[in-house]
Amino acid sequence: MPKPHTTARKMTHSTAPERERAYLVGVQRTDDRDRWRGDASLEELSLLAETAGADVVGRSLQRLDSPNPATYIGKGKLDEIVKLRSRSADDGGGYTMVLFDDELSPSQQQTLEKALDVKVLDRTALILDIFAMRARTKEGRLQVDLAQTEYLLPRLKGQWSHLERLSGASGAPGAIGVRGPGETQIETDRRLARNKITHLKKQIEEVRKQRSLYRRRREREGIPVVALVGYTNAGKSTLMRALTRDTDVYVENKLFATLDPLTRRVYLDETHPALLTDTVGFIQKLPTQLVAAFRATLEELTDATLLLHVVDITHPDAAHQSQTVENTLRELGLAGKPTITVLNKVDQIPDADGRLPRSLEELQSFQSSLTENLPDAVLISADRAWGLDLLRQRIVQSLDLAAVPV
Ligand SMILES: Nc1nc2c(ncn2[C@@H]2O[C@H](COP(=O)(O)OP(=O)(O)OP(=O)(O)O)[C@@H](O)[C@H]2O)c(=O)[nH]1
Ligand SMILES: [Mg+2]
Repeated sequence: MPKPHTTARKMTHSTAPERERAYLVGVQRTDDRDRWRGDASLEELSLLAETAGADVVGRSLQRLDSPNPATYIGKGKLDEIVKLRSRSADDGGGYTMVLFDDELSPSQQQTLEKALDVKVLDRTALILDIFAMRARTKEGRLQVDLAQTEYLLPRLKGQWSHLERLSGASGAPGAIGVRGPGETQIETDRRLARNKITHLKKQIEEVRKQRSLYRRRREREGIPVVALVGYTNAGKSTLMRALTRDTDVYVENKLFATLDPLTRRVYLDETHPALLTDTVGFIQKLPTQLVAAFRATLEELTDATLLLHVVDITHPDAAHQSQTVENTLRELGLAGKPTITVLNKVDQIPDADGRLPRSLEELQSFQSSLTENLPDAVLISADRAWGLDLLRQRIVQSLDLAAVPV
């Protein structure tokens, strides 16, 4: 959701819903083996919150051996955050929701909501919300709907727990009245949710069959598929745009700008057509429900002859981000695919005096060691269309190699 312009916001103040004021909470594990720094993760949560249309008013990171099973953060920290709410907005107070940087268990969420007395959301729910907002195609919507329903199913209980407790107090097991109205409601809700899941899965299966028909047709045509993969906001869609010169490709400086895969035919040179596919970006702590729900879409990747792994080389966490992408690819069984690493946004790498390069050649004159550890990587600026000729050549080489009969 685009951020409303401040004046527009004022003008529509009386009718527009108030923007949520979000307070962010994360836990940094003391034994953090994968070195994902807690503050970087919170920073990402803040971008997610903004993308979802909330204003971030404050944040708190607690170092713990492991999250508290009951309240995720420690009791003292929780009290601190409760007190903060009555403080002034400048002081991080006045929040209308609290966002947690990990997936909370249903009972943690319930406990926290009670203690904080505001809406409590976790990273998973937030990502699901953004996906729901961004899904354009029927398939995308079905997949997000499935992921959301699966996320909600074990949490339905929370909403009705007060009724359930009442019914529990009303008699011995089996006695009349044990199944109070609340309990019935939970059961109904759960049954409806489960039915919905079954139904959605069937519909997704239909779409999947349709897709495999397209794929078979494509195979018959013998055009290789090149898929763009990478962390969210790395510049995949910008590269897709640059290579296809298609301005319909959606680019935005927000997380998960692209949700639905988009395929376009490109000519790499006179004799090499290819189908280029733009895909949903990956993110650290990607909800498992989403990976599962998007399997049908990500199957496009299974089909690809070649992957282009786009990395935003200017991001402070570039190394960690590309590790996350590689892990996700492994989870999807795609680790062995031929891959070209594409280091993007090199137009933003300053020289020693802080000046930005005016061309790729100029950049390479003062930054000769950028690909030292990745000799096969290709440097580009998708935005400025730098380095695309070499990239096309490298794609052709890889495709030719892949086409050699075994
Ligand atoms: N300076 C600079 N900015 C770039 C470059 N490539 C992309 N961007 C910007 O980075 C932001 C994200 O670009 P997208 O192409 O939407 O990124 P994406 O990987 O498709 O992101 P998702 O669809 O969210 O996964 C946009 O603001 C782009 O304008 C580049 O080479 N240089
Ligand atoms: Mg995109």
